Amino acid sequence: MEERYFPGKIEKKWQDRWAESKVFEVEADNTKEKFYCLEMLPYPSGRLHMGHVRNYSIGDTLSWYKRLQGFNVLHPIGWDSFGQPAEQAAIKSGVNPRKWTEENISYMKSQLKKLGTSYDWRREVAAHTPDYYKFDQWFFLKMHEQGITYKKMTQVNWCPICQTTLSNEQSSGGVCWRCGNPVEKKDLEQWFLRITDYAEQLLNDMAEIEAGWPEKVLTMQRNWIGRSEGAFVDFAVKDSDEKITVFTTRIDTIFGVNAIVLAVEHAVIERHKQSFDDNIKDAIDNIRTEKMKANDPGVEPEKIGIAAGLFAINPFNGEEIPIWTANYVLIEYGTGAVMSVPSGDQRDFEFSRKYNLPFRQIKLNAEGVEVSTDEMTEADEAYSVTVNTGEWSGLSSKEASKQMTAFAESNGFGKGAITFRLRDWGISRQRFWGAPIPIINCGVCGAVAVPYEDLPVRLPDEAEFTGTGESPLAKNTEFINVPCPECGENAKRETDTMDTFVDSSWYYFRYCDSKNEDQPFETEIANYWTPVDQYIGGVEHAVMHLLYTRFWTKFMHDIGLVKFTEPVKKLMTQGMVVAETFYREGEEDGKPKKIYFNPDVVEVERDSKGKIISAKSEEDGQPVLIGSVEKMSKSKNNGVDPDEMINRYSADAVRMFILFAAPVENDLYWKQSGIDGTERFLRRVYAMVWKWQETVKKSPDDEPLEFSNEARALRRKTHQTIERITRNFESFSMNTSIAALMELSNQLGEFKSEPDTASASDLFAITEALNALVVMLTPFAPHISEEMFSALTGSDEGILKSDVRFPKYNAELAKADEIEIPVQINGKLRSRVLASPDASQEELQAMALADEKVQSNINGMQVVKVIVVPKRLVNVVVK
Ligand code: ANZ
Ligand code: ZN
Repeated sequence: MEERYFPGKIEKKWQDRWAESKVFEVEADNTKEKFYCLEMLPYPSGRLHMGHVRNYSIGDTLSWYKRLQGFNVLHPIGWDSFGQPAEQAAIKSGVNPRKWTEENISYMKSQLKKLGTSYDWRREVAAHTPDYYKFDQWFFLKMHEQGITYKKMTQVNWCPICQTTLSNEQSSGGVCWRCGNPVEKKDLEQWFLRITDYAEQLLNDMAEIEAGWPEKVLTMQRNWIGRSEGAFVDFAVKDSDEKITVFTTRIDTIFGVNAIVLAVEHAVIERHKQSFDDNIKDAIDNIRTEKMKANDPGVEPEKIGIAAGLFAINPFNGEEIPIWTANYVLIEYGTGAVMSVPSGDQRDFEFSRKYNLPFRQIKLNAEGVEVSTDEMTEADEAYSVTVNTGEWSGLSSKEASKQMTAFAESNGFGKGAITFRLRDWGISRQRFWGAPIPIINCGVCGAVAVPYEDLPVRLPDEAEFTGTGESPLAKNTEFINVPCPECGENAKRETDTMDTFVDSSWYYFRYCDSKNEDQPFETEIANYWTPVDQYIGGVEHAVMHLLYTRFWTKFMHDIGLVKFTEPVKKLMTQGMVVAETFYREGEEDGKPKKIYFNPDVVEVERDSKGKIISAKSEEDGQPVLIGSVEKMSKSKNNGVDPDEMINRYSADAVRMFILFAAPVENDLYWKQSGIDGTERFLRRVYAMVWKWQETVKKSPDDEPLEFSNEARALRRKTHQTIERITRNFESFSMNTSIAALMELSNQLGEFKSEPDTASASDLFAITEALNALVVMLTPFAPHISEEMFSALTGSDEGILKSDVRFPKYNAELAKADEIEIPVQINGKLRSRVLASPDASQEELQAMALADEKVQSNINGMQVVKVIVVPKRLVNVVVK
């Protein structure tokens, strides 16, 4: 150890040493308890951003902690390297997507290495390499055999800007998830995976992971799957032999139906379109275009519709009702047709009011009153008691539903049903930079699976990027033209590639056995490492990636690849790293007067969640306004560059600061001066170790019989810190752990003894504290900790090779110091309680009132007031 702390030198030294000694390389070993710590794999966009650094710092810290606890820790990384940006770069600037991707990977890998993250690099995988996507294709074939895949002509979501099809998830709210532009519809033949076969199981199995996943993620998945119990009911179309089947969750309201409303895409509309008047045709076209327009998620667009001039018959009462088509009925849900019940459904209510469609009351309100429909200002969606519903009047809504469903079933015009909002997963993409779908289309045999032994279906090295929307593979005759594997006739390869969410559905299983050439992984090895014990990533993956990977695992279970059905035991969704912009009050040339771009220049007061309450300029102390808070990003040029931070401070300081600055689940507001403080802390600890190293090395292990007060206090602090941090790791409170380490180091720093004169008891306490501090600091700042550990022990092997364990606390020693607090009743001393010197007013009051002597003295009198003077006195006033 050198006297001066040179982070650059130390960090390089330990990174090299870790690599040489292979400390992070692990193997499955049934004699050892495993821990699988996983961070969401990055897309190789070019450079790491602070969001990455946060993600990997959290995971790396946890991995170190688990290693120090003796676990066999799997901590791998890889690249989600297929996908849009590489292809966009190819379209825009003609670079080869493979070259672009691989250069990015190599740069980002060097960044990760500079950060000192403890990965087992031998297990690295990249989705765009043939030895990886070979198994995307392998899985496709397995699913094909099991009937999970199918091809169908569909209207797909199409982003005209990105020139690609999008899944429902990717076009949520009618906008493209990548570029935010409106999504259009287009007819294309597409491959689908039957994720809906697993809908029920995806819901039910949530019970298994409930304890380890954030509630908000589970709720989002539940809503996404959207299970509804209800019934299908057939309405005959008047003067025709057609019928319209609706899906309803409230068959009990069927006597209140005032219209049948169809999605514009509904088959009945399509069939009758030719005979419609021009004004109806125009209106339908208008609804169509309105539907395609962007609508903000969560905002309901204005309801528009048109009567089709057709009529339907209500099978329960024979009533003739008009058939309409409107934008608020979705073709993708239920049957694409609804029975409109304005008194019971708010959407139908708004629609009927707008178009003056009359309707009747079919339920009592919550008070048991039959409200006239004229008086209604909104629909009453509650379950209550039916009225005006023929022989089913006077029943509870639920009972009516039951009986009416049975009636419909026995008369052959309806059926109880469960529907799901979840749609099958469309995986076809008209793109080059993805895994080719292993299918050969033969004029004779149809869609033929590529034989397993012919995998991988390799992507050609070059392609023509036209940006027209057709897969660039479609232009590559060498790729396309192949003999049919079944009949040998000339046939053509499928030119679509797979959605990149296929790659990320199973990548962490591949880490377990990343070099396997015959299968995605060996079951025995995967059954040792997986399920993942802790997964860490962004909440934006709550429904797509995290639902797909649960589905994938269930499929893998069904074909015997793994023995469980839930892949991730615990999930942590970290907050974003955000940039803040500040303005002065007032405007200049129509623009905000002055912008402070980096909280550096302001003094900010925040609430507990990190939201700004007030801010002042550091220049002149004047208040400034918070302008915007946005995700740090390279394109917005509002970010802090990890490289620059590492060079200026150190990897240890960057990692530690990013964990210290906010609780891991919260958004993190970057504040430059914060990292200065973290760096100073590391220097202080380093200096302390420098000062004490020789003495500590010689310090005897035997525990002295007596301790000075100061030594006892230090030992207490040491054990309390161990206890706190151990507990914090269970709850992911990394920021408070760092605060605890800072407190311990402060107390050490204030210790009065000097190395050459320290008494045996002082020396023992200091040795214990320093050793514990260094080991506990390791997960957060591994490089400097290794350096200090080797100074304190004289061993150069490294912490892990020395089999050091995370310290254990002694509960007796950790016990808080207690002081006696007198308790008075109406000013007279009646008792004393023992409390910690830090006890709060509330705690002291509660302790005093719970005291036996105090209680017997109060003896039924009324407590008027309790006066608490912390550390000194409690006075209970009674009358
Ligand atoms: C009549 C009715 C009366 C309804 C009532 C509700 C309340 P969830 O619960 O989300 O599954 N619906 C059915 N298919 C639809 C579609 N393709 N587009 C828009 N809305 C559709 O919703 C089920 C209800 O949503 C169904 O029950 C139907 O309206 C409507 F007092 O039928 B209901
Ligand atoms: Zn054939």
